[in-house]
Amino acid sequence: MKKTQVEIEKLKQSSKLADDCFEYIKTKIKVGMTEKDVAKLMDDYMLSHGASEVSFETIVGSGETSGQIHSTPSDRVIEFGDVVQLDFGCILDGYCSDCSRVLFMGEVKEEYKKIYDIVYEAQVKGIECIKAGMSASEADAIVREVVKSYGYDFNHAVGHGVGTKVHEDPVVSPKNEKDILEDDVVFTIEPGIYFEGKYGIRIEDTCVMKDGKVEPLNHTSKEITIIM
Ligand SMILES: [Mn+2]
Repeated sequence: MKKTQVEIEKLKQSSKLADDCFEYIKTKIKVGMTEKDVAKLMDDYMLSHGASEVSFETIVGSGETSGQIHSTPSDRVIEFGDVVQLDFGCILDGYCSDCSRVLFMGEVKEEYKKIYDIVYEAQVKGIECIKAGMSASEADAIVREVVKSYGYDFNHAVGHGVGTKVHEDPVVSPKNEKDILEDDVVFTIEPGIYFEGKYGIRIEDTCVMKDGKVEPLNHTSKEITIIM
């Protein structure tokens, strides 16, 4: 599971391209575009900036589609007031990136803000409190307990390893007591809260364990972002 310093550097570069893609799409996404339009812009950006391929089919979930954990970009037209869930990454120099961010179109409803703040708190808690030497299940619990403390939960692992494949060991899940998060292990932290048929919110960074602490490889903003 441990990566070499050369591999970690490549993962950083791949994550940087994902970050840049998010900055780009913030300037391009508009009410009236379809999910497919947005996914194509993101894919084209990553592919034209050195990526050999996308890490997985880019997720653009808007409105009720964002309530599915893994949606496929559809012809749904993005509307004013929508939550837009983006989950994306690319393969750069053989190494994958994986990042999730949320955009709010025109405004952020109180309910969305409340849920966003919980997911954000859980994700940041993971970065701050997961330490080297913890098991994957302990790491999962640190993040999940924040979400649970507000009366919610989510039906997927808190994270997974990332390398030449976008899903590698360790699975950061409640069941994985065996794998230990040591220095140089690269994994995601990606809590979410989903309301099927309504909306969902997930925030994800790919991270590396370094000097005993979690260091995110994604640096693009996780603050609430309203597209005007
Ligand atoms: Mn992921």
